[in-house]
Amino acid sequence: MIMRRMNLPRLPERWEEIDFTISAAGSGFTKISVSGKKGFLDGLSKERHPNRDELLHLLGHKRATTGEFQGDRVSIYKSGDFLKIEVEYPNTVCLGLGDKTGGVNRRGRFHFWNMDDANHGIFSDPLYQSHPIAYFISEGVGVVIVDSPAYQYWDISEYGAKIVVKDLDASVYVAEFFSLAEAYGNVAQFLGTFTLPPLWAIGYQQSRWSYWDEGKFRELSRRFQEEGIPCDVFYMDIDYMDGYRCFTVDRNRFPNLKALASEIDQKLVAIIDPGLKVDKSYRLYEEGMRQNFFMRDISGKVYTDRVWPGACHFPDFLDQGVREWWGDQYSSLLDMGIEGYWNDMNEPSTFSLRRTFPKNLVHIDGRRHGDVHNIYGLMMARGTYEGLRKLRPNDRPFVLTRSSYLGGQNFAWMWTGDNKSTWEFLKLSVRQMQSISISGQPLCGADVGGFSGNPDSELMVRWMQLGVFYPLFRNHTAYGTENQEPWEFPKVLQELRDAIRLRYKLLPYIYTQFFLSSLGLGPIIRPMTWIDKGVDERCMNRQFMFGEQMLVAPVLETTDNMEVILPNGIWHDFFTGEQFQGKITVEVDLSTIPLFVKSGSSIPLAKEVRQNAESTFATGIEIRNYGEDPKGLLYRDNGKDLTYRQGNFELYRLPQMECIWND
Ligand code: MIG
Repeated sequence: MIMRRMNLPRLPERWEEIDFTISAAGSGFTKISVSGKKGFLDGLSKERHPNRDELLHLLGHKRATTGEFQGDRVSIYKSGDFLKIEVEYPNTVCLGLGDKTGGVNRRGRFHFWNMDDANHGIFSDPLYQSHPIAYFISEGVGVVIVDSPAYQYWDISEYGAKIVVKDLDASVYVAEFFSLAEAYGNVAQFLGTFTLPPLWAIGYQQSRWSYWDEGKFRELSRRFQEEGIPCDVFYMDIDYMDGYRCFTVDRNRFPNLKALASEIDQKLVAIIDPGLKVDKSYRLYEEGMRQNFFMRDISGKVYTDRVWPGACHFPDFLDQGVREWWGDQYSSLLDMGIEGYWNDMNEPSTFSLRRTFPKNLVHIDGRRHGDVHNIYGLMMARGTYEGLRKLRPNDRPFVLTRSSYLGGQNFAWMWTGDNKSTWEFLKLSVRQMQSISISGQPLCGADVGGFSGNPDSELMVRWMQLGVFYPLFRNHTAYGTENQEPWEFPKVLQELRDAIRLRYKLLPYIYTQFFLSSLGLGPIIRPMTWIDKGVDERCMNRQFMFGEQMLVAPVLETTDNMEVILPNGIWHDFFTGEQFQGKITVEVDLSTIPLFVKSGSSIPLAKEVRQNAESTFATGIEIRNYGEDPKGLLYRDNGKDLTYRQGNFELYRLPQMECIWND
């Protein structure tokens, strides 16, 4: 049923075992290949912090040991144009696979075929992104990555995985490590990490489909100020454009964006979709046609499908020339003061019954779309990222993408698309954030409050209190839903305000975690297995580590008390400092945010909370210590440009504020 609906291929039944070649691939990985051809990851330019090795040494981290690989764990079979990879990794827990639904511990069958399943439920598969990577945890940790942008099918059990790929050129990467932290460090090195985001991207973000005109943004900005709620970002959804033509602005409703951008405390982020309107008087359509930049069908005709603007053609983002052209288009929006960009609909999603491109469309280099489908969205995000780097060579880009693939973090943040305003989706996001993060993409979030539907006050509060700990903290809602800004929930406005202000209070700690994550030291959100192998599965699906030193146990249902299971050692309530250990019961009211700090931690906080991240940071640092012999770190830089890559930042050891890096 699902197979038919999503147009996924039928898998062969008879297989023939075949030989493969192995070679060292770096970061401890062994590459297994049948055809010997280069794969997507071979050609990827990977982001790495330039001072990584020096910093790891300074922070007392041993250089990652090299992974091991036992060749007899892998067998490869062939049938027609399918490969089957059988990997034997007996495991108690399997992590990864990106934005899939299900439990954090991966069991069962999964499909990789990027898809906008706009009305998806909490069991749907596939969704928007493909991260074919898994960690098999037993005594050690075995990592398997299958690099192929074609269709993939994974069946995971306690014995390992059976993987079918519709691609004889797929590369398989395998390595075994001692611990999850070591495995992740090598994965981060292997897939690339991320350019540090601008500080403002870490603040609270307000969105809806759509804020209608400049006046609305002025009103929002004023209201956030009046309510004493900090906010860093406003989103411009599709209606800001002139007839949904990409890179245009409706001048009647947005006559002077530049003035708006300079007046408000917030940054503007605008949406850009892939489809370009078929319209002879539209410059981009005309340029794309003239330069042969669009996807074509097998007969050579430019492919047309309907999206928001009506009939559209679609740039072939796999082509570097197309990406450069696309990247250059951001220039006029940047000049208008729009600093961040949101790439949507790039699975790609279309309004046809199939909902995406036919598999037999032809790319500029001759490849069939079906063979490369899962990288289309990432390549669009890459064009955006590289364009921004070129146009504003000193600035840190902010790009948010809905579709992506392994390594997407090198170019963009991601979010989990069209969720629903239900408790089930609230819970799902806890699992998704962990899985996406461990797959190498720490820059993730889910729409706070839910996209479709209307949350009641209680659900909104719980979602906001969880969103405080999403790396991407964005409240967003669909067209036609009720307003979802904090003051729309007057009964719980104080709780919503407190949650958002907590995010800002925590900013110095959070920003430091982003820095550590950019070194590959761990994602920002981590499954509890990271520090406690014996963790119970139900607990892993509900609680998570937030950086090195914190544990979050969000309230995920209506209750006045809840059970929290703390990992080994002593933990403190973040707010009161009270000590706890093991399994505890927490009394809960609407204002409760169960947040715990590992004993022996020194946590940097903002002295005061102001209207946005920059002004909050500027108030200075307050240090809070928990337990005996507290230790911690504080990272600081200008939050804006790329000079940190030349060492222009400060690093302090807490609690003494001993400066260990200052350039
Ligand atoms: O067909 O731009 O997931 O966040 O508000 C829907 C309108 C298109 C889907 C995105 C959503 C966005 C919406 N988009």
